[in-house]
Amino acid sequence: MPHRVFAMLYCHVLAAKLTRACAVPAFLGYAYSGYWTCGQRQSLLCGADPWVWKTRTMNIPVSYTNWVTGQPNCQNQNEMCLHLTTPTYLGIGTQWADINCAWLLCPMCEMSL
Ligand SMILES: [Ca+2]
Repeated sequence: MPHRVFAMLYCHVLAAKLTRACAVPAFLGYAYSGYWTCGQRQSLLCGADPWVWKTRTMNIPVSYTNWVTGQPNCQNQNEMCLHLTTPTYLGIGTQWADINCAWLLCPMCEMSL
């Protein structure tokens, strides 16, 4: 399981992109701590920094949300990346939470068919 930067590269090697999904499709199964998305704080700053979907070439504003209650909280002032939670994480469903980009999570890649 890679941290977020390598998750993006992993998807790129597969000719895919790190997901912009709002939930984890059940058919993927639920990795323990969740999955990486391409969501991040635009300037990698806490506070009012807007969330964007980061691609290799652009920042796309996040136009919908699916945050876990109490998230994003920028705990320890170093949670700049958006990940998809799973039912085994915090005992909740598949929603969003901000975490440190150095966490090791499975990438969830998506591609156009
Ligand atoms: Ca958090």
